[in-house]
Amino acid sequence: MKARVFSGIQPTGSPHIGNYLGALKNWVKIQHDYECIWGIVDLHAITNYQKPEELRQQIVELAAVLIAIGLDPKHTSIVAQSMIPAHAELGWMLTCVTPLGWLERMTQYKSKAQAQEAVGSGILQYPVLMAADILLYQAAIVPVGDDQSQHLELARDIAQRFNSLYGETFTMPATKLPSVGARVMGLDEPDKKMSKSATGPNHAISLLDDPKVITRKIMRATTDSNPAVDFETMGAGVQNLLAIYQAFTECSDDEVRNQFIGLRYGDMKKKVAEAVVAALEPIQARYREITADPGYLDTVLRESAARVSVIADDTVRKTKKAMGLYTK
Ligand code: AQP
Repeated sequence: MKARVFSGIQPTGSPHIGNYLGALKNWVKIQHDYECIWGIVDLHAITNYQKPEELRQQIVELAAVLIAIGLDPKHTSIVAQSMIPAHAELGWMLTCVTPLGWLERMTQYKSKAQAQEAVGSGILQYPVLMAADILLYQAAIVPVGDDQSQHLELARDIAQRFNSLYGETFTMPATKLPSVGARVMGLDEPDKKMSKSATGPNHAISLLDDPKVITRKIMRATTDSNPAVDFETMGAGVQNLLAIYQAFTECSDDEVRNQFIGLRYGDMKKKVAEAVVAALEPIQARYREITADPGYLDTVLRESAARVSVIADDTVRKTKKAMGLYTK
């Protein structure tokens, strides 16, 4: 039997190359090696206010992007989290075994809470819901970008605490990080991770950006005062661009070094932009084909939900039974 994999992405805006290189590209690579469930985690998205009509649209668009990058819905499940009530149900049961201090220590909570005047309690609970997403499917492996490592550690702590309080119920999930692209940084601010919610016009490259826009954003990316690539002294901006190039082209460290050493920044950026455009063009063409038939996406989401609900309902039943709640 294949080991089960779960991972999710929020429909909070257009997915960017950080999401792709940190997580989604890996999802495509491993989809035939494991039994995979990919979540469009819309219940996570509403921890921040989302305009309802935009959120609905973004869920469907994200499903189309996931298929366009190469996920095969015949072999893997692409699920909208809110279609499966068991996520929220298990989330509540796990909330009750999670000490408040564990959640207050999460760095993502601290930075998001600092940035907001009125902090919704959903932002604090977010990692418990994420633990529920993973444990619900008894996932053995969770491929994510480096920014989610701390949340994965927490999911393991929650599972362990539940298992020791109520008996063996959950599989212990392992984190799987990509070897390159685990943390793609903002093009304008190379000390901050590329993020959907950042507002700078040149911060992120969307997977659906027009080739001209991609090139413009890369040509304007922040570098440093060196005139050309020097591997000993290069700053975070140049490192980030070369890491993006390497992750898209899958070149070795030596190949990157040989291709870029001494190259002037303008030429280096052109080469990086060409590689990104070449990788994204086929994805964008496929996206246009898929979105021409919205009925198809609805079918994919419904069929996936029906398939995974069997696993999810079984875990909720086991969890309720372990806790002494009433089950038939
Ligand atoms: N910059 C990044 N580099 C590498 N991996 C990244 N991921 C996100 N940003 C980067 C990975 O993408 C997957 C899905 O991300 P998500 O949308 O669920 O979570 P997020 O971290 O909240 O994404 P954003 O873009 O940063 O959104 P906002 O701005 O809303 O917070 C995850 O596996 C994540 O590791």
